[in-house]
Amino acid sequence: MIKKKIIILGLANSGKTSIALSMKNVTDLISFTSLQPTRGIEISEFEKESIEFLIWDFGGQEKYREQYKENLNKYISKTSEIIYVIDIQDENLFFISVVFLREILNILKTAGLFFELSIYFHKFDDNFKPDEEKVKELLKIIKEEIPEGFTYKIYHTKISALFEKNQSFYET
Ligand SMILES: Nc1nc2c(ncn2[C@@H]2O[C@H](COP(=O)(O)OP(=O)(O)OP(=O)(O)O)[C@@H](O)[C@H]2O)c(=O)[nH]1
Ligand SMILES: [Mg+2]
Repeated sequence: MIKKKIIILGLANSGKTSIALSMKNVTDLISFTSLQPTRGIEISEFEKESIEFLIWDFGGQEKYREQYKENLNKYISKTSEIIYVIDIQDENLFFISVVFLREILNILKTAGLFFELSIYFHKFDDNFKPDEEKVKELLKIIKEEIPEGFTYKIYHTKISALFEKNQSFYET
């Protein structure tokens, strides 16, 4: 069976564990509403379309982030995808978040490890009206801070998409 290890990084409260749950097709609301900050790295496994997924969810509190940087080369082994999550509703943390991303990528670059990143602008809820200037600024600092050699794609994501799907299921 094909194995795919995905690591999810970002600041605390950005929505990583919620995203991990939705990847696992968890749909009961309780799982989403009872989330606690992730302590350290939470590893989970599931199978989808004959692929064995391994999700490494890196709790984003500051006390853990330092430790990840020290051991990153070990954690990154056999990774096929890196997802970096930014809470698009928390403008005050944009810069800190991009700095953390840059630090991670610089460590990888030093080790000669290059990835294509998926950057999620998460909590992009339907009723959320982004400050266009702030988003432009975020895109600019991402471009400036990401070390050369890495490519990235940006996605607008939200957890409610999952429940909307269920909604239409009941409507039809
Ligand atoms: N509005 C909104 N809130 C969300 C969304 N996704 C997650 N949240 C909320 O954001 C909060 C943090 O979610 P988590 O998934 O626990 O965040 P995390 O990145 O895993 O946090 P740490 O484990 O501390 O690093 C929770 O209250 C979630 O319900 C979203 O798409 N929109
Ligand atoms: Mg978490």
